[in-house]
Amino acid sequence: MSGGRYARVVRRIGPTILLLNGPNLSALGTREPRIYGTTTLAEVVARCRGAAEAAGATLVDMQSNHEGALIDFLQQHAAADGAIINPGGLAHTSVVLRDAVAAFLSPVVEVHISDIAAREPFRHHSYLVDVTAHQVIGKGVAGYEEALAWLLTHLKERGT
Ligand code: CA2
Repeated sequence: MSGGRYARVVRRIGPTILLLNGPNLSALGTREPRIYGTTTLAEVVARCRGAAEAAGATLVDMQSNHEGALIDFLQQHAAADGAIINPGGLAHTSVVLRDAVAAFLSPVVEVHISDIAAREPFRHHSYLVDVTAHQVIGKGVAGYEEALAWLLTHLKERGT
């Protein structure tokens, strides 16, 4: 039955987006400003949370220096609608993080602040590249908000 005395109020609940940052990104904004800029990780997270909430989404963030903690977080939040991950140096080394991202059912966007293709050869390859839905690379910390915008548009197009 629709309408009438007992009509239910249907409230649409927006998507939940994970934001994961890997090893050493806790130091963002405090060292190596020529490569990574001067914005802190707390500022990045606040900007992304603001943009997510403005779009009716919820952002759940974490940073860890430990590979296993990133994997645990992905598994514990398997019901999330999407994820943004800057895996840090694990992008270039970690088969186990790749496996966890591949097993995550919702789309994942990989972010790198610096242009990894223009740096040392060992940074050129990411194990996540073919298990992520999209990559934002070399756009500075603005890349995180670009990744969020891409993900929200992608989810809307999919009807999530
Ligand atoms: O460009 C990126 O976002 C990286 O993921 C950052 C990693 C690096 O290993 C990747 O190749 C590319 C390094 C994260 C370290 O972050 C720091 C930030 C400020 C000061 C020191 C480290």
